[in-house]
Amino acid sequence: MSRFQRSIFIVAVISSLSILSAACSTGSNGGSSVSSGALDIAIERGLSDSDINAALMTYTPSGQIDEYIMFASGGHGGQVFVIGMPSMRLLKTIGVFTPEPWQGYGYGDESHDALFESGKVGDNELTWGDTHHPALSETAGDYDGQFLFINDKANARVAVIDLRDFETKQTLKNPLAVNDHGGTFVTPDTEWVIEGGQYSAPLAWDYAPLDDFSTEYRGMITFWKFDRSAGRINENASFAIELPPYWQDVCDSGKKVSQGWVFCNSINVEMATGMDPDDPEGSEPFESGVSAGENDYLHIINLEKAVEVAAAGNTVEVNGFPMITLDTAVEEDLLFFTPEPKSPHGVDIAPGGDYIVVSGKLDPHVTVYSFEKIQEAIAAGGIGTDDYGVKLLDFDQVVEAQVEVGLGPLHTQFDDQGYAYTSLFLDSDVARWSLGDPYREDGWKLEGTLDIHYNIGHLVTAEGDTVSPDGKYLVALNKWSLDRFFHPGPLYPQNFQLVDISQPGDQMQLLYDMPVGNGEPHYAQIIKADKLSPYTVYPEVGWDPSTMAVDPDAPQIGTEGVIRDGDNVTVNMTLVRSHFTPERVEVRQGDHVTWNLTNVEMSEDATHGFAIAGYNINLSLEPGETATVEFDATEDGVFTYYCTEFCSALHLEMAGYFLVEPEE
Ligand code: K7E
Ligand code: CUA
Repeated sequence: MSRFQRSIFIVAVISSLSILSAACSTGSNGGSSVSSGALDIAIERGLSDSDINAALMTYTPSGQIDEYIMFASGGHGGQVFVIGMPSMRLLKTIGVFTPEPWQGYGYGDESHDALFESGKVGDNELTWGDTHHPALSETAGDYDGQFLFINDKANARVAVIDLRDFETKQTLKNPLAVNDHGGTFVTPDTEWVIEGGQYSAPLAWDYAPLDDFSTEYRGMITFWKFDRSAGRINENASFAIELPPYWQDVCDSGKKVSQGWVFCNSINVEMATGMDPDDPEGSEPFESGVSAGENDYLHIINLEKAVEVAAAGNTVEVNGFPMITLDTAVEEDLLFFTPEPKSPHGVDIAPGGDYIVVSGKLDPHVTVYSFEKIQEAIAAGGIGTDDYGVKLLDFDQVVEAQVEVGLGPLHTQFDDQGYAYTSLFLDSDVARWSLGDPYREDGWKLEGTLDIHYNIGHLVTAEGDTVSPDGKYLVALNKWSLDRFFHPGPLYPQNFQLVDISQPGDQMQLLYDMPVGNGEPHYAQIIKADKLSPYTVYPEVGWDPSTMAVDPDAPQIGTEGVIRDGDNVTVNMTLVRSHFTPERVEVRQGDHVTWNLTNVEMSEDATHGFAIAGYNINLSLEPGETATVEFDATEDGVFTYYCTEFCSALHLEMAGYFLVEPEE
């Protein structure tokens, strides 16, 4: 149905409803609720024709499941949000780098706590992260619904989330970099999880004065080897490439014709080092210093060849991690640069892998590079080198097109009609433009723009990073919300705006605003819901989510009890509606307590919580799950434990006493 036909349809529906309403009201003495017909509601609420259209396209009746699932980063909330589309209902917040009490994530369960250990810097414990780019696992360039990866920009970490139970299984700190940004992105079969850096620094968290910036500071890109059967990144098979200290920014993985190549942009080829307080006249702030030159460098990396070089052992060890040096990268022709316009941000590969789209924040164009032309320029040997000896490719030889889209272009996504969509931060618009051959005959031109509220960062289309995007919907991830919502104090929510992109040309319609009040989401990916097949309950009673297998030692009905061995006390507990077994646990102050718990229920949604007062312990035990919490009984007294999920009519009775007898 075209938009016009649809509008006619709506008018017809409303008319018929109002006729029906009038007919029913006659003679019924107004007793029935039919008097509030759809038209009356629309008039009373001041809804326009397009509002009604948007409502019909997004309203999802109770019990109906969304067509798409969006995984959005939670920014400095350190989490991932799971959102149903088109209803834009928040389904879950996955704890990743930040504790999440509802899931009991980071509040006692040993396996969860171990995830935070990986984030330690010396003795500094990190209890948060800044998640930026979620990446769904892919098979042959299409989302396969098995895993999700995400980076922590603040501390250069990557995490693996298993989509069987939507839980974080692994976090890894980058051994070279202090912070990252160009991650996570995956290669078309998820063999490699890409983590590029951001603000260059001496590698391996080392020290060097800023005067030594050009010689001692370095960028990097890390390729984490993903072991799909283990569901984990294999650190031992991973490696990094040393890069010049230009601040590398976002990356993307090649696909189809460009499979085996990786593209990253950079924003500080100027090698600005910021305002010098001792020499304010002779130095420049980053704000202008980083953008002083006309160009930065698109990094073109031959990953396939880099894998061979790393496998051949042509690496050095940095912080115990294999790294291909910049010199080796140059010698082996693994790395090439080509100019990109002023302070670029996004780099996005078209579905066929044939075009690489870069947006310069301070340039009103998107610049489209041809992979084929890049290959020709590489074969021709380039046109000189940068200061570090990296071969430069001539801009004019590798660019396919430049399309003027508007002010402040950042990120680009694609659909199934041969259109590309670029976020315009300064204009607060989404620009739709057409790709050229082989996508559209009349390509490389702006089709239209849509007002966005306000300051759009990333945007995302349904299955937009795959080799076959779905189109249909786009979500604008907006930094400011200004006048869109009730403002709960001076910290305003972010705003996700759902857009209908199913119609051609300049027709795009804003459908829905979703406030996000948990952190600044940077990027998201959207997958067809039917590609996901998460557990309803864990496969067997005694399932350990950290190993994704049954724990033979998990407490079961009949094996419960409290065992003392010197100062070590082991509690084996089961949970079932509506009681803990045992309901009394007595220890002595100073005892070391190992508390094993199993939820022995296998009914869907029959989750129990387990919280001990005063000990900062809170677990979530989903049906079949087993977990262990280990702690020292440092405080004496009578502590209650109880189930934190309202699981049954007698849920309040699901409680027990933990008595800690004082030391003599
Ligand atoms: Cu905020 Cu991709 Cu980290 Cu752009 S990034 S907005
Ligand atoms: Cu179990 Cu409440």
